[in-house]
Amino acid sequence: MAQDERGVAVISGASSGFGERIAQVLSEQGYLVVALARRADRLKVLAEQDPTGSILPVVADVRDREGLARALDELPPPFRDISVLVNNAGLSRGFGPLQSGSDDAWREMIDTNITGLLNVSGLVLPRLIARGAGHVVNIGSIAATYPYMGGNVYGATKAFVHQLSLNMRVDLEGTGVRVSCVAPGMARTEFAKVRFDGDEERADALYAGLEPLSADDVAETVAWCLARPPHVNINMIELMPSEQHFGLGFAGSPPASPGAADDA
Ligand code: NDP
Ligand code: 8X3
Repeated sequence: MAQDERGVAVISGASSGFGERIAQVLSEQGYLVVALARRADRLKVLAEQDPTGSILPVVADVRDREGLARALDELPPPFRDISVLVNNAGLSRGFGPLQSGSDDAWREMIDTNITGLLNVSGLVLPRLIARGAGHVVNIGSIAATYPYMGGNVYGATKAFVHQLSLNMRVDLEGTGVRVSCVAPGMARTEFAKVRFDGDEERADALYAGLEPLSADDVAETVAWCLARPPHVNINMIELMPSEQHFGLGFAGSPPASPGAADDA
């Protein structure tokens, strides 16, 4: 298949984890890819190492709507025909109870996972609608559906993503634009390191004793949703490590500790 036959996939949070792997898988499948994130160095390596040469790094912060608008307006011609949006950029900060949480951490999660997703969607959806065909894949989380200690604001931001995905479907009825939500469980990416403010030891401990999902597992699921025929809309897919029960932790062991009471 010629490289641009499938159109252009915009992937937010493409500098690591799921987003990076989704960019690689979709470029292998013939998409031109707009890889969006804040870390220019990581995006540069992703683009340089892509064997198809079809990944364009775009440095932007999803919280900055004006900067995003400028970046999307300035896309070079081959990358303007957007057919897919993967709303993947997101993070969690802290693991403590709500009552000892930090306003800064809450704000960062809400601004990124909710407002950021809305910013990108608001800018890209008109292009998909004008095209008469397209697909939005929102990355949710099992944390949206199953509560766990310390999951509070993060889980709630992902519950927003799940509900918005269903409402997007309703609003987009008749436009030819499909909407899917992919909700993974524990996966080994940079997610836990970010959650624990760079503490790799604590991040690694979270995965001890079970085989977590890989970025590849999630990227393959996203690609599968996109590859369904046009009359099929996958609304929601949940995937978890086989050994993960419904929350953080795993069968046969106590749930992961939420940490010190002041660790939000
Ligand atoms: P990573 O930390 O590896 O990746 C997060 C990505 O989001 C990075 O590319 C980061 O790029 C980007 N990002 C964060 N903030 C912003 C911002 N303000 N503007 C632009 N990009 C941003 O984690 P994952 O790959 O695991 O996470 C991807 C998504 O999957 C998130 O939405 C997360 O909530 C969700 N998820 C993760 C699970 C897991 O267990 N790993 C399970 C379920 C869902 P940069 O810092 O360069 O901007
Ligand atoms: C992240 C999945 O289980 O670590 O969204 O909360 S989990």
